[in-house]
Amino acid sequence: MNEPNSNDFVVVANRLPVDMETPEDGGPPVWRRSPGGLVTAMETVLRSSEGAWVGWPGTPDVHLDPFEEDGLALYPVELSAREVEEYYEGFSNDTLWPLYHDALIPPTFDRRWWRTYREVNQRFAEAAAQAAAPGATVWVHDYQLQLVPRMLRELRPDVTIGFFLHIPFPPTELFLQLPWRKAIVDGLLGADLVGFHLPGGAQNFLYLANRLFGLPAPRGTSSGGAIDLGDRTVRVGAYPISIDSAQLHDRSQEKEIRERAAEIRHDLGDPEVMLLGVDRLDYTKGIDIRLEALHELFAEGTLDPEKVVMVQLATPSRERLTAYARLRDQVEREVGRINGEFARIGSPVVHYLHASVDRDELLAMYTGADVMLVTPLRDGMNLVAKEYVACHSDGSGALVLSEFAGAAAELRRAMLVNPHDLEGVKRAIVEAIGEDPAERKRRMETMHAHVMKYDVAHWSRSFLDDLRATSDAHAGT
Ligand code: ADQ
Repeated sequence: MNEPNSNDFVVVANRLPVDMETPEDGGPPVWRRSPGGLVTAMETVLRSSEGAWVGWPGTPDVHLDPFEEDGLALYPVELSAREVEEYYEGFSNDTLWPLYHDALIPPTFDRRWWRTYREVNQRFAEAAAQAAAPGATVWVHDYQLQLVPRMLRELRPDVTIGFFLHIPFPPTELFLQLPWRKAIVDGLLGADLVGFHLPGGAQNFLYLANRLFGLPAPRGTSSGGAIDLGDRTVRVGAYPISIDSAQLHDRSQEKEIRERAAEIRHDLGDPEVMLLGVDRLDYTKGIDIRLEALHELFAEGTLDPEKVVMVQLATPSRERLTAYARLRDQVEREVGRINGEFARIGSPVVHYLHASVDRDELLAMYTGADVMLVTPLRDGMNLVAKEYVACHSDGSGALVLSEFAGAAAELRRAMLVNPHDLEGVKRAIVEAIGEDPAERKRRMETMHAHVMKYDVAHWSRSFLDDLRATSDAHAGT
């Protein structure tokens, strides 16, 4: 499996599906499976073909030869501490991330970071070229690796290349700010199929490719299209990602999780209403907005702090970047302010955990919560919204969901809000709490049925089927 050029299917992502942990006693490193959705989605495909994964193991300056872990062939890409700083924290997370999320903070344009981004993308392309068998299918993921499709095609014209962007593709006016806009679009045009969560992202990309390269007008429909490059065609489409709905649903029904959910509510003081927020601590997620809404609702007396409790889980994220450190301070100040004004000794109103919790605990929280608050200013999809819905097959629970999350395109029966409209967010929270139970049940059942049907297996299958169709077209079959 780890022989060069031996894998028919190769996933390329910034991170490997395992994290390297070095024991304190200096023993050999151990590998811990990272439980992300992407790993779950790819697992079936990887296991049913001779599959491999190319990615960074998460620790700088470690050289590792390809190895096998739990039946997966892994091809580690080495990054130095400087490269992590410039390619990952810099260009990926301080240039592309804000630019692709509506420039919520000003993106930094740094020529050195760009050079390192290019060099690192070249290294990923070389690792993928080394792993792929003749005629293999290679699926490249996300904004950190947008140059890989073109670089890989140059190294290996025989392979079929798919690319999927997990974050929003920005409006064209914003994208055009990027000094290296042409190189990025050219990088993506190296793929046979470029996928986005939403038709809007696909349309923006089609327009840009046409404008920057003067290509013939793309052929297409509202959900995607094709760009004719003369010697080959690049397909562009929308593939909304999802979750392993059946697994989440089944586990959430188990007695252990139900009991834990009841225990959590008891520990919270058996409130009449439990509100929940679950996010990476990121300025795109609108954690501050929902806290501000809550503060005003208590201050005006619309909600009673003796009856309503909120739990906010915030996974630590990108802590070395100033904007993230600042956001953390701001969120913690707001939590302190609400509790300072409205809590009683021993009964906080907002329970804030700056931590990642394990899967079962998360399911118990989802199951126990009456109202889930998902209020991002911009989000590619937002899996949390779908996870909450998967855990409520009985029709209980309500979802307050930002219109600016990709998930809003599918979960139309949520309480949709504009997160820039504080009064609207407040209104939606109050309505979600007081909604007629029959109406609440109807909404949740509709959303639940959708999430169960369109799961992550459906997502990867539709992308890979379309990708295969592009290679069949090459082969003239
Ligand atoms: P993220 O920005 O990370 O993903 P999201 O889609 O919500 O956002 O996924 C977060 C995942 O982390 C969820 O599975 C959630 O359960 C988990 N999680 C969050 N906080 C947690 C906590 N405190 N403890 C445990 N688990 C926690 C990016 C894009 C999204 C897109 C996904 C997938 O920004 O828009 O939906 O990729 O494409």
